[in-house]
Amino acid sequence: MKQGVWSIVTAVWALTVVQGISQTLPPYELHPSISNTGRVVFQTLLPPRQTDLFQFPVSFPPIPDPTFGVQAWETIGVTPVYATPPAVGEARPSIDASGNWVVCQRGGGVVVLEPTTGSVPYGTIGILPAISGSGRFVAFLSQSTELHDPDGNGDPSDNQPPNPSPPGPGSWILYLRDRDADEDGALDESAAGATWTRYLHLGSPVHPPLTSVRLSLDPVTAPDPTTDRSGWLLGLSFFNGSVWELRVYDISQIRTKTTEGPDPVLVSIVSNYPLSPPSLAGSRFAFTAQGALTNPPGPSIPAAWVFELSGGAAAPLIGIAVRGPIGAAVLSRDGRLLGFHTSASAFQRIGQDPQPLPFAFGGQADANAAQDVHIFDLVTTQPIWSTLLIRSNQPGGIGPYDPCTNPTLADLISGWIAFQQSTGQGSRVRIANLNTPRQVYR
Ligand SMILES: [Ca+2]
Ligand SMILES: [Ca+2]
Ligand SMILES: [Ca+2]
Repeated sequence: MKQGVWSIVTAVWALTVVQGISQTLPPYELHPSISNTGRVVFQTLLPPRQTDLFQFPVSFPPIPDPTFGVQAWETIGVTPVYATPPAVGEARPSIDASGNWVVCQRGGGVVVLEPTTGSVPYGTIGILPAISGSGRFVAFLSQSTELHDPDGNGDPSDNQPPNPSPPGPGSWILYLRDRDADEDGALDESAAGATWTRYLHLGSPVHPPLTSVRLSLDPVTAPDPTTDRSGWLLGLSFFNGSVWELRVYDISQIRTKTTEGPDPVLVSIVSNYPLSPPSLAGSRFAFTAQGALTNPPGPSIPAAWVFELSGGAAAPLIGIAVRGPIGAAVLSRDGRLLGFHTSASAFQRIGQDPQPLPFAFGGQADANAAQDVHIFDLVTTQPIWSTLLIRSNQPGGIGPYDPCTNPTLADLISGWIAFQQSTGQGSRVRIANLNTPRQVYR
């Protein structure tokens, strides 16, 4: 079984990927991720699957499911560049800032792929991958204990710290991979000493439970990785059986540890209510909480939070509370913008008076009672864009009441925004741009 999974994971698809793309759009498109060049990747769901319940069997590996797929599109020209080869299930894609690298699940594994060629330079056994903005770091979950190779020499017997203990039922090992450990600027996949793969020791428990664990890597492309470590953050949120915890780790601390034992945690945020996966950018991270934070203490209302790291500690930069559901807080790749979705029509910056969310549709303040994506400028702390700006009654447009959720943001200069529009028939990934705020590109 393991061998079968491996061959699926490492297969390199020689077919010309664009030829295989059907002109008929799949009924469900979800989980968009966008680069600074406007290239967007997203997951598709094909009949008969209509929901992505995010459930994997406790036993490993999950059964490859060909009704999942991944597509990549160029926003400029609105052309497809990649689609999952036939009969291969792919899911949970994310893209780096340059648009040149995509990670996703493929069957029982994770792969790094080049969307323009479909080639797969790296594949291993795991699920739920994330990629850094530079394309250099990849994180994923796996139940294999044998992927740990902190010195990158391919020999598991000399590893310090030694290989991880097997995860218990329902738990997974969190791996982090450096594709440029020799720091020559070229991404390597197998050269001895040029990559490493390490497991993250969470403490107690050592391995995270799968329940809602989410991984996130910093989307910043560090200009000089030998001197600038601000882009070296790994974040995750998980339910540990009694509370929700969000953690941020510094990769530069993880990669130098040679002893067994917990990796040093940079930030820990705790709540009795669900916490979204952190979105990281430079020295900031954002998340949504469905209720009060326990540590640090916060008001008992759903809110999107941005924290700023300084001197190894994190303090709130802004909290935006709403009277209603809120989710999917995300930072732009430059850390300048905050996006989230909510069905509320007013917001309240923590410590200030409530005010209506702007960009009225239909002649009055946001009254559609549907989820809209809202984007705030973290310098002015004011809302600067909303899906209310692009709703219309035009056929094929974004209807007045369609829920708009799960935003992904490039940087302020490029202005690219992607999000998910739900309709009665399915869901579409839509693309807009801050620089042309009323235009829908896809
Ligand atoms: Ca080794
Ligand atoms: Ca290298
Ligand atoms: Ca609304």
